[in-house]
Amino acid sequence: MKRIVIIGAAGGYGAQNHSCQDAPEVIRSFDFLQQVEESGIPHHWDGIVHLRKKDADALSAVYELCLLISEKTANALKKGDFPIVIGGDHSCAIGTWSGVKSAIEGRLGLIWIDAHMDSNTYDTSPSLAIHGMPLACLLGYGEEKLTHISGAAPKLLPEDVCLIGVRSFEEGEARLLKELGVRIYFMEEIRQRGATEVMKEAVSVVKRKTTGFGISIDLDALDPMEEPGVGSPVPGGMLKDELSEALTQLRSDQEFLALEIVEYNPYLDSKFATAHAVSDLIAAIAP
Ligand SMILES: [Mn+2]
Repeated sequence: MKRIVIIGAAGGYGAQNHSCQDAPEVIRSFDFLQQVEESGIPHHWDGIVHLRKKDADALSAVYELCLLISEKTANALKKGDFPIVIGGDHSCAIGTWSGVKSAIEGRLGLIWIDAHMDSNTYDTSPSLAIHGMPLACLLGYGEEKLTHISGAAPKLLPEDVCLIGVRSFEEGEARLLKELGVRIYFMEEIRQRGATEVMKEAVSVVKRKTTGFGISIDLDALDPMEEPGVGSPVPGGMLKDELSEALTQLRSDQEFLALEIVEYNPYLDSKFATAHAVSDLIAAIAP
């Protein structure tokens, strides 16, 4: 196992409610890497990226933070480390994966685990919140400022991307992904086939024509009955053990380049249940 480098992304401007920006501090203060520690895998925090000016508009704030995060993930990969980004709202994904893409030769695959599609643009989003847009940006759609961070757009090709766990979406983003032919595993399919089998197939899709792949986990993919501490809860998600079990097949996969876990809302959590989920999901991929 490579050395794990944890990067906190204290961003909340991508959502209407900024609560997720406090997540990295809470998670860092929580003894969440105990299981990784016990397994003897080297790891360290590479700080928490904060916004320098607090009065920025959402687009400038997300841009500034994503630029800093992209530099951090790129540096970690160049050193041969395995970066884990802890959000923050999901807009940080634009930085995480732009950085990863800039550090590799060839195509990048990505598995997007989320209750939502996060594939709106300013033209299709009812809320205009940027945490509903990061996947569209990475596919080259939306604000040029965000699509071109750390290199040319697009960062991802549609055939190298899969979504898992979707159960809430808007018409415009669904149309875009359908036109592009992106593979979406809705919750119905996970209920029928099981998370492990779906993950296995998704991994084969994102590895097919790429140099390596990453996973972006929005904690709202999990069921809010079990994990209430998320930015935008939607009933009917996966259970933590179900997703953890599915992720164990990625252990020591040399093409698995980086992980991101986002949308932890410490103010909605109950007895640190969702913070524990962050820890368990990381332990699942780190033997
Ligand atoms: Mn999301």
